[in-house]
Amino acid sequence: MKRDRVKHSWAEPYKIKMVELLKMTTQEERENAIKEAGYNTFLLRSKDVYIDLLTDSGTSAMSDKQWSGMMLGDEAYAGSENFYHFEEAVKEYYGYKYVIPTHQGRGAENIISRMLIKPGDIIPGNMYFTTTRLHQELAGGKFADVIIDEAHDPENEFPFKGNVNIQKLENLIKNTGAGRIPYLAIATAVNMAGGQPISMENLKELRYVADKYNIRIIHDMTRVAENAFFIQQKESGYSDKSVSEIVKEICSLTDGATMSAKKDALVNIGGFIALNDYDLYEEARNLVVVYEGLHTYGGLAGRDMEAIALGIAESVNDDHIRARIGQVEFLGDLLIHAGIPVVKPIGGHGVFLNAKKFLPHLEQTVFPAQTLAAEIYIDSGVRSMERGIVSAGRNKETGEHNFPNLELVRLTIPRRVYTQAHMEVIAESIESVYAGRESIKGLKMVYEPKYLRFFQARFEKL
Ligand code: PM9
Repeated sequence: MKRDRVKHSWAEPYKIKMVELLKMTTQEERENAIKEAGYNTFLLRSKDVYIDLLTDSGTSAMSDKQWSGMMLGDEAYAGSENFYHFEEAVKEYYGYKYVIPTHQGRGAENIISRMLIKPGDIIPGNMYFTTTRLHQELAGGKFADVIIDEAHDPENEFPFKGNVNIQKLENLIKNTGAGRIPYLAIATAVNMAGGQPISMENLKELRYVADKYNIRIIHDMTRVAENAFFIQQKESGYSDKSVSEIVKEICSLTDGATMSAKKDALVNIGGFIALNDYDLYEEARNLVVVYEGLHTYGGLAGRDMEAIALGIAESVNDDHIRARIGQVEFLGDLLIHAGIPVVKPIGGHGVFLNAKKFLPHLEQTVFPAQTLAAEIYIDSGVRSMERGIVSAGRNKETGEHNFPNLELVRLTIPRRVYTQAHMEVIAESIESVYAGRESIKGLKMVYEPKYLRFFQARFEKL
């Protein structure tokens, strides 16, 4: 059989119509900029950044169709046409019955947490996410990690490191009592584990357990299409299914969802809550008026909802997702071949450097991942993000740092933004920092905000 060359390649299924010029800086300028930013890449000005791998959130390039959709914004306060397009897209591609827009993912998390969590409740999930856990805690709940142990080991190459340890979950339910568990918080493409997928088999087992104990599953579907691609590539029985079909099957195993449309759905702003239960929907629709806006705009402009509707359809296209994940894997492979310690397997939305192994001479208390992100920026102007002890925050009860096993720097790849040559420059820069790693010293934290400290904390060089 002749190999289909086009289908085999991860080459981008689009061409470039407009470009944004980047500024090249000198090392001296970058040293000054990161010092002024308190060695926190979140506090850099984007004009001082060459290749921006801080996040894949809201940083995607929209298509010409999405931009033209923006021109059809119906900016009515209530009942905007764009809301109905957006609602149709969510129903068609994800299959949930009811949807309420929110300004972004955490807006949806706030409402779900307020609505479902009572003080003292436990919320089991497949690894914490920063904003999700904070909203659970603010509502009086406590997150319990029931992800498989492999997820906490950067070297373990198990293909579905987003899976839940079903035994751990059942033990927790029995010890806590199902009545104290408002829902299972299940993410697809688990961010903090390195963008690692959950398998369909595990999701089916979760559905079985949830039904047995009469507990809901709330799906963090921020990167569901990326997860679906891994299922198509790696799980038996799915190679002939489209990403779109797999996405719908994943959603069908859950009762509701929170979404940050800024990732998978290829837009710069937006999110939503999706639910199958009418009574819950009614309550959420009422709460959204308090925190986000009327239930037909939820903090978004009409044009934003139109862009989401079109972005959802583009995001589940097989060619799109193969190129998106192909590019991330390309960078991952360059780094692996250069002997750089990274989280394996390479995940969906970025390559995660293992800072504990990159800088083994630094204790976790001097913030190795924070330090490494600053050093990479100084080397080349590539902006990355800490995903380690700073992101993990403090234990709510003891006030001590949480010490996560994973001390990572995330090189997050925005969708449809950078080229293969950019990936090569990034890899060269990481290699150069790796070559000089022994002379790198850690940081001390000199300012620590109360909530989500990684966004605004400031550091000084030791
Ligand atoms: N994720 C990210 O860069 C942006 C902010 S945190 C640095 O990875 C999941 C799985 C996310 C996520 C955001 C949110 C919150 C919820 N769940 O940022 O509020 O990755 O739209 O979404 C970020 P919003």
